[in-house]
Amino acid sequence: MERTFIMIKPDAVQRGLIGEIIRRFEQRGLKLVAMRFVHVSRALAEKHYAVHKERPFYAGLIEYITSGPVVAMVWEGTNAIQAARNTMGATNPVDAAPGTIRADLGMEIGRNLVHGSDGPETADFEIGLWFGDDIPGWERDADRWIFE
Ligand code: D4T
Repeated sequence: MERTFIMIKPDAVQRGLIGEIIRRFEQRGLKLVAMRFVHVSRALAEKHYAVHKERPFYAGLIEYITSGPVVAMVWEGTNAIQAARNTMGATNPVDAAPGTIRADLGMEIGRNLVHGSDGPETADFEIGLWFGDDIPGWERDADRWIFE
């Protein structure tokens, strides 16, 4: 079992897409283990996006992610990181495959609706940053029908 950090970004919250986005992860079979509605401080945003500090889009990215509340979540499952990224689609919605969140609901890279960890180390870092290190697991009755 793997865990991944997923964030519903301010554009999706403002557009009333929280339920639609959660539905896609939940119906796929990923298991929700933590969720918070967060007014993101600049300090938290800067820590979260520290790897992009030198990139030209960094200032706009910090502005965007602190522009309104977000929904921060941790989802669990086999290969959860890759599964979630596939459900989200390519970073730029114009390149995302039809059926993915970004293709179905978005138009531009700077308004791409969701964030998901891109690897195990990033997932550990992001889960720790947003939730701390001891999120309890739980037994879901449907697990045996979703995971072998
Ligand atoms: P996130 O981190 O939001 O899930 O996106 P990705 O993992 O898919 O993409 P990323 O780390 O390369 O980019 C982080 C974040 O920056 C925005 N961005 C990115 C942007 O506004 N302009 C750009 O040119 C790039 C590359 C979108 C996602």
